[in-house]
Amino acid sequence: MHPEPIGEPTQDKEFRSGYLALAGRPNVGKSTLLNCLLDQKLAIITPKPQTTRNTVLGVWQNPKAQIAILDTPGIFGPRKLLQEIMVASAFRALRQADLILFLTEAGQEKFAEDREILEKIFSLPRPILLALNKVDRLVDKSLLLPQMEMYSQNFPFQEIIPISARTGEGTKELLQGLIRALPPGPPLFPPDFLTDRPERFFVAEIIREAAFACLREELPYSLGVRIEEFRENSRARGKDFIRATVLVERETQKAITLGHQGRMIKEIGEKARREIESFLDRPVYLELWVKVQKKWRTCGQNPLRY
Ligand SMILES: Nc1nc2c(ncn2[C@@H]2O[C@H](COP(=O)(O)OP(=O)(O)OP(=O)(O)O)[C@@H](O)[C@H]2O)c(=O)[nH]1
Ligand SMILES: [Mg+2]
Repeated sequence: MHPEPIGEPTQDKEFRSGYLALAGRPNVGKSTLLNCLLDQKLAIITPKPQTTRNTVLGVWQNPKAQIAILDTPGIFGPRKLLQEIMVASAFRALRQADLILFLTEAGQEKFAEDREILEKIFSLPRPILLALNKVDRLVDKSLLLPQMEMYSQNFPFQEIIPISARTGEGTKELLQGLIRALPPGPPLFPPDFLTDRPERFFVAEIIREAAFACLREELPYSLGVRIEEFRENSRARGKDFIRATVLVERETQKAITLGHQGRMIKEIGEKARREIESFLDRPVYLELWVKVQKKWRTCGQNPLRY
């Protein structure tokens, strides 16, 4: 089920390691938690549900344990093909995992919706923990206890931990709980390993996040980003050269994404370039094009070649 361990062999019989999948409805804070645990911005985050489209792996480690964390797309009843693919990809990650952390929002009455997902997840023979996220915005903390009871009476969670992925509150306790639930085993990845995704994947994601930030409510749900060219340290320009296409499905969406006299795409490009430079830690020349490609989401296996 898992790749062979490629980490350093260890004599430490106490060492624990394994795959942890983050699961939950869209927008509960899975990607924010991944970034918080790794103290690194790997996954993109927006206030909009259904942000994460592909599972992202990030490796957390200390001298005693290694956790290969899989951030997954939010789980919900899909209506479109892209959504179906996202939910299927989430379940693939859950089956691959040794352990699952289910997230839900603290103080929110979403048990009925969570229950449907939890019934599926609990059919997998894995330890499952529950995190009640966003406690920082919970004014009435007395809501926590009844919520914890509701979940624990219905499902045998290994542990239930209130956290805030935004402020880091409770995440130390969460990590301790996760390590306790991990099986003993050697490291799966080398000590400095962070993620299995190539740089161009993150570059495409950062452009998508910038498009979200600039377009806000006007953002077409179907917007996608394809990296066409990525030349490191291009001699002509003395920096990395990246050419990317922003894909939309209709001419009207193209007009919105370009903006009046190209102002919008320029703003997206500038924001994305700054973020990419900070992610790669080197200067970048970014060229963005907008293209209408009908049904890019459904043509072929992976229209977004990373
Ligand atoms: N106040 C508060 N907001 C949070 C916390 N964690 C996440 N958020 C916010 O919740 C929103 C969604 O966060 P994401 O991390 O993108 O959620 P997600 O579960 O990955 O969402 P999908 O990828 O769509 O499934 C963003 O606006 C975050 O800033 C938290 O602990 N406290
Ligand atoms: Mg996400």
